Amino acid sequence: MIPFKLISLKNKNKLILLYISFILFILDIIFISINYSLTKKTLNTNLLQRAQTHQEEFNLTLQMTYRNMLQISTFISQNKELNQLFLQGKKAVEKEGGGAGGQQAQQARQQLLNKIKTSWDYMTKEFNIRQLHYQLGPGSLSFLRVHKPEKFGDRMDDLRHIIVATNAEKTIHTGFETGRIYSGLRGVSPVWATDPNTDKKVYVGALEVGTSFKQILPIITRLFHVNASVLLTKQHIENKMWPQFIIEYFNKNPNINYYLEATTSPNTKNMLSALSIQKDFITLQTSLIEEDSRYLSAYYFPLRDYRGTQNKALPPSGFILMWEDVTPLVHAFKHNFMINIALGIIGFLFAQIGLIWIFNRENKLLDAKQNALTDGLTKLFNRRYFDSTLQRELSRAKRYKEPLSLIVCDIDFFKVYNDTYGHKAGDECLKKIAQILPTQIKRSSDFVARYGGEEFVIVLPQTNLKSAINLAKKANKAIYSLQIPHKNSATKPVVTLTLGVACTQNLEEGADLFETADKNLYLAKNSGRNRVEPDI
Ligand code: GH3
Ligand code: MG
Ligand code: MG
Repeated sequence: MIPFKLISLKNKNKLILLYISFILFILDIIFISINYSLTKKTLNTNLLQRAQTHQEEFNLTLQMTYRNMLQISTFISQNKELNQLFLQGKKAVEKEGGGAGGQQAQQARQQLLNKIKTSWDYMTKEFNIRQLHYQLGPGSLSFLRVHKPEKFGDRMDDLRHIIVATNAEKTIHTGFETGRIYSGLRGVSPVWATDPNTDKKVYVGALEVGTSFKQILPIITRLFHVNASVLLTKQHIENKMWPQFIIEYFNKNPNINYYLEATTSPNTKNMLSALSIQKDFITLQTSLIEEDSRYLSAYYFPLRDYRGTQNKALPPSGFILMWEDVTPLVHAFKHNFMINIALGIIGFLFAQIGLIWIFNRENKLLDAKQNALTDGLTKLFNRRYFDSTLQRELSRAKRYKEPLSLIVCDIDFFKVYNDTYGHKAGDECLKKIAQILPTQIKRSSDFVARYGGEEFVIVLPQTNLKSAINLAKKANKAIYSLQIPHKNSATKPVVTLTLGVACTQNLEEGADLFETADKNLYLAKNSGRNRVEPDI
């Protein structure tokens, strides 16, 4: 019998190694994926933070612009001399039939222009201001465009909501509004003057100072190193800009749905086609675009004009699109991930090598143990194992008052067999018998060992004499059934086995189990061989 306990231990070790390797592999994959998602999350958080910062920078620039416009309009609206001329103009327009007014209105307009023109020219040259516009209420009736003096007397109540509100409420207002040609970022102040006839302070109209997105976007790009575009929806510009202008624009740019009000980069159209911008997004969006081994991070958020900020139910006027090159950031992320994978693989390989080394050592120990306890030819337990195990079993049987039986088997005329068929054939015969004997035992506590030469022992714990004799007879028959030719045997022309049996329960006072079985074997040999002794 093969010492199956040791073999199964080796198999068990292999299985454990496989399990541990599998668990390590899974842990490694989990480690890599957690690391990946954490690094990716960090990158995304980083990009989102940049987006928020740029949005804040834009809003700050916009607020500062409104404030600048308002400061100028407030400052000018405090000039009594200018206000008197504006009041004269207002009175003249009223007298001369409204609209552009007549001769007197034109005189007041010209005087007002003359007074302010030099300062205005200087301001526009030095700063990003585009409009200075005196407008009469109620609503918005143009009195004097200092930036375009030849055009006056027109009414735009439905476009200049900031002016209308200023004239109605007589307080300051800011915001942006889309006009016929471009969108104006406005600061509007009320203008008051003392009527010389009544000596009373009267309301004259609104003074608007305005600039455009074209003027402020370059500041954002220069200060914050980010490209920026202002895009307005078709819906927003319809009924505001010149209809012909809108048609021409979208004919020229058939692939985009937005009107490009201002930009600091010629690549806005490419960005728009690379992004899939949802129609009604309401919060800040970010998107990473790969373009010729470069990475661009795009940010966009809705833009509301003056009316849109007053009435949140209105749709946004469009959106601000900003983008910047984040290639170094993405490369750092990829680099981190590669290192993470490399570490994962190296870690796994090291763990694996360590495990295999440990298990190999364990298996070698098991091999050595197995070699020390088994017989090389038959692979059965050897004499050493038998001796030690029998001692253990004897003590156990004694302790638990259980029977323990022993069968000693000896091949008949084996010397003759060797002489007849040769030593090699003898070895083969021993192996065959060694294969059959273990098939006769049934319990896991039973075992067969090669005692030496052509002698085998069968140890049967918890087995009485009768059962042991039965098993011995069965074994005797089984060997006979092999029908291994043994022509010179004096018993049969085949290989036969003689067996001596003993049981601890049937021992004579002070007798030894092995000696008794051996004595019975001797008796069986002497009484004809190929039999079992005792035979009851
Ligand atoms: P008996 O029936 O009385 O047992 O006679 P026997 O010839 O079997 O007994 P004996 O003790 O005289 O001879 C045993 C023989 O078994 C002697 C030896 O050559 C042979 N033998 C012992 N070990 C081996 C072995 O490993 N291989 C081979 N081929 N023969 C062995
Ligand atoms: Mg012998
Ligand atoms: Mg023999």
